[in-house]
Amino acid sequence: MIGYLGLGSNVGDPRANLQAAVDALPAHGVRVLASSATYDTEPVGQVLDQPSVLNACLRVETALAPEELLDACKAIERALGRDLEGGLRHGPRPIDIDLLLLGDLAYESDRLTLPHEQATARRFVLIPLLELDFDLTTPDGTRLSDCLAVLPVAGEAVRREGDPLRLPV
Ligand code: PH2
Ligand code: MG
Ligand code: MG
Repeated sequence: MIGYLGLGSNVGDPRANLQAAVDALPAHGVRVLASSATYDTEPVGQVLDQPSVLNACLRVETALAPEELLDACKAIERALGRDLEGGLRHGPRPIDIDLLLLGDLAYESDRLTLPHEQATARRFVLIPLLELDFDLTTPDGTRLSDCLAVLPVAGEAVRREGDPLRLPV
């Protein structure tokens, strides 16, 4: 199935952290098909007093089931130094890997919601996602470009930072 992941980092060397996440995915059964550019984004949510975040999105292909793909993302976060228990929710982190969309699945469990709530509501996710495919929709047919069009810019600045992440060989 084709899926989309959101990457974020604002601790250490953010570009190196995003690249390390890309490089780790194949060993977990996730093929990386495309990367967006990287974006320097204003922190949004419960902790605003933290460094700006480097965000990017990936198009991936996997045979993993939703919860298995989530486990793979968590395993890579842990391997790259993310403190998944003690860390502040929405606080600074070396790496965040979010499962945004997986095929046209609508899925809900206590660990995972698909599509991810941020996939329709946050500029730091929508802008890189639409760069990968401007015609993306949620499973109910909502166009993500329409979601972006109604979002206010204030407090959610998103600025292109650099080239797409390198795809694993
Ligand atoms: N992630 C969050 C909360 N806030 N803000 C930005 N700019 N980028 C993020 O990736 C981000 C955030 C929760 O995971
Ligand atoms: Mg997140
Ligand atoms: Mg996350």
